[in-house]
Amino acid sequence: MNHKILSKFADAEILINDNAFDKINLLDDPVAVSSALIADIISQGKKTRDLIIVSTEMLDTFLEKNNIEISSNEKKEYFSQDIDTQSMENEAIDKIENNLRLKQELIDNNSISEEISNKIDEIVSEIPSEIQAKTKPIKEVEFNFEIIQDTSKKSYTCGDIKDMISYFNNRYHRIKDILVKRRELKDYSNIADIFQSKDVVKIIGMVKDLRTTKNNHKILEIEDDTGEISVLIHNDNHKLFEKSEMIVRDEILGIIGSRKGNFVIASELIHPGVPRIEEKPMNFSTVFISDVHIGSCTFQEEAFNKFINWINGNFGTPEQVKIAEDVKYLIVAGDIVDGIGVYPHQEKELTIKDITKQYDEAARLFGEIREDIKIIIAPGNHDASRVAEPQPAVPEEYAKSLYQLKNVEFVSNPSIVSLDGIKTLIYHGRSFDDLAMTVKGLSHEESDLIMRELLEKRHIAPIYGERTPLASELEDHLVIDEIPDIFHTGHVHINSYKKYKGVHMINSGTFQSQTEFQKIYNIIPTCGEVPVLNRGNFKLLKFN
Ligand code: D5M
Ligand code: FE
Ligand code: ZN
Repeated sequence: MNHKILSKFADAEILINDNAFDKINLLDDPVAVSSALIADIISQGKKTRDLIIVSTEMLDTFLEKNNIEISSNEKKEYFSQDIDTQSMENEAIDKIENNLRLKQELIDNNSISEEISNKIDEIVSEIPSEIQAKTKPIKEVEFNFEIIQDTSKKSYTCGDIKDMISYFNNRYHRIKDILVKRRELKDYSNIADIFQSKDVVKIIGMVKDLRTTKNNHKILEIEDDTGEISVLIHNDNHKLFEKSEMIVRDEILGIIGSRKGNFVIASELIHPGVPRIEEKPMNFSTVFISDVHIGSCTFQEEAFNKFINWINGNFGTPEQVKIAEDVKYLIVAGDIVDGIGVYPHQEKELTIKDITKQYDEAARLFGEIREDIKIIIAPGNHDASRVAEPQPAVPEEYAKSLYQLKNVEFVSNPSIVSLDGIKTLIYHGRSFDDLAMTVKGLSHEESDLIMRELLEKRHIAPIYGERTPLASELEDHLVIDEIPDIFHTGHVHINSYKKYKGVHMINSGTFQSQTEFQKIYNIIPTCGEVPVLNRGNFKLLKFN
C-alpha cells in the first residue's frame, strides 16, 4: 500500500513530507484520499514544474474541507485489481488512476483506446463519491485542432522547366477561378479573342512585366493561356493609376478596358479580392509570437521568461492573469531559433553555435509552458527547414528535443490550421521584403498594408524570383484559396494589427533586440510585445 501512495504522488510530480505521509496512512482509505488530494492540487492550477510539497498543514486543511476524519478502522483496499505492470496498457492505467490530467493528455494525443479510457473511469469512480463530490473537477481542455493545409510532405519538384510551367499554370487557374466569380468578369474573353472586338474588353491574366513610360503612364504586359497584350494605365485616371501602383509582377488580375490597336486602355483593375467574412465567436484566447531567435546574442531571454510566467498564470496584472487563464493555443510563426549560417559572419552574434543545441534550448524554454496549451510551430527563414517556400515543418532530425514536447504541433510555412473552428493562416513573412522593396507605399513598419495586399491578390508571395526563394512545385501552395479568420505573420520584427473585412491580420513582432544587420537597414524592432486574441478581442501585452 505504501509504495502505491508514494508512486501516486511521484507520478503527479508532487512531494509529500514524512509526517503528512504517515498521517495519510492512518486514514481509512489512504489511496482514495491521496487520489482526491492530488486531483485537488492539480485542479488548483499546479504546473508541471512547480515544486509542491504536501505538508501536514496542507493535508489537515484538505481533510477538514472534505470532512474526512482519522479513525482506527481497518484500512480498505480500493484498488482490488491486480495490475499487470508488464503490459504497456496497464502501466498507463496505473499512472492514469493517479493523475487525471495525464489521462486528458492521452486523450488529446489520440493515444488512448476506448477500452483503457473506460477502465480509467472505472478506477476513478472507485474514489468514494463523497470525496469526489467535494473535489473540484479537473480542468479538462478539449481541443478541436485540425491542420487544414500543410505542405511538409507535398514537395515533389525536381526543378524542371516542366515544373515551372505547371507551377504558373496552376497559380493562374486557381486565381482565375476566384476572379471569374466576380460579377464584372463573368463575360471575360481570352486574350486571343479580343482582337475581334472593338468596344469593351474584359480579360484575366498574369502580369508578365510592368513598366512606367517616360510620360509616367503605366504599361502592364498581360498574359493568359491564349496570348499576350499590353495594357496602358493612363496617369490622368488618378484613382486607377494609384491602384496600379500596387500591382506586382506575376500577380493575376482582371482588367476591363477598351482595345486600341495592340493595346488595351484600362478603365478598371480587378483583384480577386476579399469578401467580408462573418466574425466567429471565440470562447478562448490565442497567443501569437514569432522571431524568438533563440541562440542569438540579441535574444531577449528575460522578456521571454516574463512571457512564459505570464502564460502560466504567474505574472502580470489581474486582468492579464485572467487572459492567461483563457489561453488555449500558442502559435509561433517562424524564426524560433537564430540558425547557423543564415547570413555572413552570423557566428559572431550567436551564443549557441550549434543548431541542435539551439532547438534544445527552445525545447527547454517552450517546455516551461503549461501543458494544456497547444503550441503550433511553423518555420521561418532562420530555422533548419529548406529555405524555399513553401517551407516544410522544422525537421525532427535537428529538433528532437522540441518534438518530444507532447503539446507541440509542427506545421509548414505557410500553413492553415483550425483552432476550434477558427481558420488561421500562418505565414512567416519573407515575401514582405520583396513587396516593401518593390511597391511604393509598402514598408516593413506597416506590415498590415502588405497583408491586406496579399489577401487582395490571393497569394502569399506573388513576386517570383526575387529575394523570397519559391519552390516551383507542380502546384502553387501559396495561393490563398479561402479567406482565413486570422492571418498571422512575423519576420519584420515589428508588431502590427488590423482587422480587414473581418480578418484579424496580426504581425507578432519579435523577442530579438536590434541586430547589426537591422541597424544598417534602420529596422527598429518592437521587442517582447505579444499579441493575444482574447475571446475575439485584440490585446497587446508587453514584456519588454
Ligand atoms: O529578419 C529580420 C528583419 O530584417 C526583418 O525586418 C526583415 C529584415 N530583412 C531580412 N532579410 C532582409 C533582406 N534580404 N532585405 C531587407 N530586409 C531584410 P530575419 O528573417 O529575422 O533576419
Ligand atoms: Fe526573424
Ligand atoms: Zn525572418
